[in-house]
Formats: sequence, structure tokens, C-alpha cells
Amino acid sequence: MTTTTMNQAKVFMDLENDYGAHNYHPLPVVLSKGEGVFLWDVDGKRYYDFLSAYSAVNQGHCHPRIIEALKTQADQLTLTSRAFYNDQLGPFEKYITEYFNYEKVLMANSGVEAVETAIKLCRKWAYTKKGLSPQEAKIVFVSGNFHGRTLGVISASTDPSSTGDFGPYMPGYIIIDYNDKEAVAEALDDPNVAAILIEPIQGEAGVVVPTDDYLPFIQKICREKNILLIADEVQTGLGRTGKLLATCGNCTCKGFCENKPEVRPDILILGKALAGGVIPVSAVLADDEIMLCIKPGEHGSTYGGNPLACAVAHASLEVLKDERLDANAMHLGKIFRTRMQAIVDKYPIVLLVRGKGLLNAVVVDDDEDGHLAWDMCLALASKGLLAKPTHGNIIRFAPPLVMTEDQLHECCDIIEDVMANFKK
Ligand code: IF1
Repeated sequence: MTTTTMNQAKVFMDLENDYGAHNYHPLPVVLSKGEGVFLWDVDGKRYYDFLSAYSAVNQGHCHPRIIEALKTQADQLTLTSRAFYNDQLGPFEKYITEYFNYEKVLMANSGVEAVETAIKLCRKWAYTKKGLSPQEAKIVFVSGNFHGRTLGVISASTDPSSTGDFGPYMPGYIIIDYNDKEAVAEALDDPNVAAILIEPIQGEAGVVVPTDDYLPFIQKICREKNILLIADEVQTGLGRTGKLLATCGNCTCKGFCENKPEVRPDILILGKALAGGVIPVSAVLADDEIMLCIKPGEHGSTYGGNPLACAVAHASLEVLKDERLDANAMHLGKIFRTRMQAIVDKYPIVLLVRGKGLLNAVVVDDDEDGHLAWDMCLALASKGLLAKPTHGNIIRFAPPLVMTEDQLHECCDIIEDVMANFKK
């Protein structure tokens, strides 16, 4: 980076520092263009994107079909509010409910808004259908969860950086250890439990994959005790883990199959890549028996299900299916973990690799509050690869699902080159 370009980049960093809230600590990279798996900074330097905006850009940056859908609809009609019908929402609701095999969808905007919607929906179901006493419904969460940043959601968090000094918290939550079947059985024995809300794979916790029998076990208990299973697939959904949904589990299909998924959540939460990284769109899917518990006027949002969102999300889902991005993620994920395992075997400073599809993490030999992962990400950025730590010792690697095998190997070469230069 020359002095001039450094000054240019610094101008943008200073503006964010001087006029923006300090609720993030970004890597010192100022981006100005994205296309497919690539990002360019203000100096014209090209990077491989290995974060995908936290799995919101599964289809690649500025996918032409999605951008075309955005432009076409933007010239026609962007927002009506739900005070009226429009010619985009109904057709999209039909499309997405058939796509995921649910009877109804409630459209929202951000991922956390969809999570909050699911929390309200399961409580409404618990009182009006399950017959729990008002104010008594409980929801089970697991330790290490991340479901967003609102008060209703951080009340379930076990991460002090998410919860500190934001109390008092939402009542009626039970938090149990993740991936502990006994803890599930004990918690779901409480007759006032309405639902268990869980990420099939924990993203922010550092891509923590549970044992294969964990989710099926939860589903079995839920069905026995008339408790709702709510899957937060905001980050794991839409091809990221090598299947359409992480709750598809180890189905041996080639994707988008007619098989019954291994686990079918009662309420499914989608976000992020639902709109291909273009605009905020989220969705809550459920069958009539649950979804119709919410009556007109009991829930909604200004932008939820707006015509622009529907057009963009429709194109995003079409791209996901037409380009078989789930299968590509499955294929490239296996190659990536094999390449990373070879690095683990060769360099003691790299402890392990874990993940599914193209949602992976590498754990390095430092403390959770250390800075080795950060320093490695700085070194990766200098070599043209952008990734971000989830903790001081964990780097999440999640490229867009449109990556080619050759590009993946080039990125693994960069990662190996960086890891080789960090000594324990
Ligand atoms: C940030 C983390 C990831 C999510 C799951 C719901 C939401 C998220 C499983 C809420 C959002 C984002 C939030 C963003 C960074 C990113 C993140 F680091 F925060 F934890 F991906 F792991 N469920 N995750 O991962 O969706 O409201 O953001 O649309 O807050 O820094 P949202």
C-alpha cells in the first residue's frame, strides 16, 4: 500500500471512527467493490472473500441474476406496507413455502427480527393451542448460542460481550449445555416448555458441530412432549453446510430432494443469504396449526415482505437451486477440511479444523481472548484473503458457495503460507 493510497484508506477509516458508533472492530481494509468470490479495496487490491458477510453472500457478491431482479423491481414498486396486497408477495409466499415444504411463511427483514417473531409465535401457540397458563411459557436455549442482538434474544446468550450491562433480561428462558442429550431430556420434562430454539451448527461459537444424533434426539423428545423445535438457520441454511438446510442432516440425496429431511423443525428461521447479500430479508416458516395462531394486527413490520424483498429473495433462491450451490459447498468443504487437516498435521500452532460444507473454522493455539487469530487474519488480508476471527483463537472460513475448486486451492495455499510463518 503506497503512502497516498494508505492516506485514502485512512480517510474512510477515520470517517467511520469519527462519525459511526464504535460497535465493531473491523480489519483495516476499506472495500469498494464486490463480484462473485472477490472483493476489491479502495486501492484496487483484490481479495478472496472468506467471510461472505457472515454467510449472507452465499450466491457471491452482486450476482447478476439477483441484481437484475433488484433493478427491475426497483423501477416498478418497492414498498406498499401490508395495509394493501401487492403482486409480488403472494407469488413469493407460494414459491418459498413449496421450496421448503411448509404451509405458511411470515416475511421479516433482519435475522434477529425473524428469531423474535419465532419466539412470539411459539408463545402464542403455547397459550392458544398447547394450553399453557398466560405468562408461564418457557423456551429452552443452549449455551454458546448466537441468535442476534435484540434484548429478547441476548437474554438467552451465555456470551458476556453480548449480554453485559444490557439487563434486565427477558424472563421465561432456560439455558442448557449444547450437545448434551441428558440436559435436553431434563429441560424438556418441564410441562411449561413451549419450544427449544437452536442453531443446528453454532456459528459464532466457532462452528461447533453437534453429534449426528443430537438434533434427531431433540426432535423425538419434542414430538413426545408436544414441544416446538425451532431451528435458527439464518447462518447455516441455504446451502452453506452442503445441504439446503443444516437440519437436512446426513441425507444422502443430491440436494433439493423429495426425501423427508432427517429433522423437520416446527418453525424454520431463515435470513442472510435469503436475499443473496443484497438487501435484508428474513422469513419464518411453519405449518398452519402454528402460524395461524397469530391473528391480523398481532404482529408485523413496515418492510416485512415488501415487493423488492420478494423479487430479490425469489432470484436468490432460484440461483441457489439452479447453480446447485449446496452440492458445490459439500464438495468444496471436503477438499477444504482435507487441506486444513494437512496444515494441522504440519504446524503445531494450528490445533484443529471443523465444520460442514463451506462453514468451517480453524482453531489455533492461543487463548480465547488472545490475538493470534486476529494477527493471522491481518496476515491473510495482506496476502489477499479476507477472514475474521470468531474468538481470539478461532478463525471462521466461509467463502461464497460459488467458488471454484481451483480458487479454493489457491486460497488454501494462501492460508498455508500464512500459518507456516507463525511460530508457536
Ligand atoms: C453481528 C455474529 C455471525 C446469526 C444467527 C441470527 C442472527 C445471526 C445464527 C441475526 C447474525 C451476524 C450478526 C453480526 C455478525 C454475524 C455473526 F458474529 F454476530 F455472531 F454470523 F456469527 N441467527 N449473525 O448468525 O441475524 O439480525 O444480524 O440479520 O451482530 O455482529 P441479523
